[in-house]
Amino acid sequence: METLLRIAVQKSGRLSEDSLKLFKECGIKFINSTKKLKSASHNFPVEFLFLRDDDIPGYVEDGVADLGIVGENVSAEKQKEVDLIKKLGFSKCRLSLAIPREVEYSGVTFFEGKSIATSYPVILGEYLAKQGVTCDIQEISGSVEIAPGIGLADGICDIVSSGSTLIGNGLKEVEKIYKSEAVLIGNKNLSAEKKEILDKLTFRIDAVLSGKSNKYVLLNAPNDAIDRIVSLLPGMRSPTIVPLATEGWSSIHSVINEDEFWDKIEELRAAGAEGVLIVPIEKMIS
Ligand code: PRT
Ligand code: ZN
Repeated sequence: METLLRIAVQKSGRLSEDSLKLFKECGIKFINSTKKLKSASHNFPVEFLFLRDDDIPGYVEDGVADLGIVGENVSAEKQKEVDLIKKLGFSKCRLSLAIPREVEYSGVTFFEGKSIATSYPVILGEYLAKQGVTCDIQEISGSVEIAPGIGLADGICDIVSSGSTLIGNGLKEVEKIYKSEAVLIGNKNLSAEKKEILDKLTFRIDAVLSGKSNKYVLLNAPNDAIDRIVSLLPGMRSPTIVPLATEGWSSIHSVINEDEFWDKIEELRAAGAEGVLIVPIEKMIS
């Protein structure tokens, strides 16, 4: 029988769409019906299991699934023995402490002897221990943000993304305690055959992720500006230079990382670049 990697993804929630999109961008074809529990690909040796995110780290530890995609927050909270294979760059959020807007905040010692409601007692407990603060942690499973309003706790520790849920509930964010994004986790004892499939998969994921974080840049420059411009451009190996039909001019092509993108564009223009075109990269293999 053919070896398959079983990958657990969230059935429906904030991670589902981006997780499945990533596999599609990796060229893996499968039928995705939210009504089904699992779905095998017909062009890559993987099978997807659609589960609640909270169950994924445990299933990966037990080997029911070989890989899984979850928020780092869930992986850390569940404390399962799994490998963190790769950060995936989507579903970014943070875990924060928040208190009622009108209450004065003096620093983390504010929480000494107070009560905090959260669905993340492990991550919160570790943070408080590091800060040397002792609190009463009230574990609740949902609607954490209403806890202070109904007198259940002095503050909360919950996931924040835009911050509008906190504001809507009369709360203010006072400490950011943990940063999270979607991660690919894996079972610690994969067979050699499964590891081989995993290598092929991570090769494709890397190509997709680096494509997303880089842009292809084409620009025109007078030949006497080429040296200056080339010194500003990294390129995959080095920039491509092609003569233009106009005498004394060239077109220069390169790849720029999105983190330094706008700064580089300014520097390139100052160095004499004109007619700059920025093109998205679908996949990038270094
Ligand atoms: O049903 P299942 O158990 O599978 O899903 P779930 O309801 O437990 O999880 P889900 O789908 O809500 O979130 C999955 C993962 O997405 C989380 O574990 C995080 O890693 C990540 N993520 C990213 C978020 C958010 N952003 C987010 N904003 N998870 C939850 N929220 C909630 C948060 O709990 C709060 O209620 O959104 C609210 C805050 O959002 P803002 O934008 O108002 O600040
Ligand atoms: Zn969940």
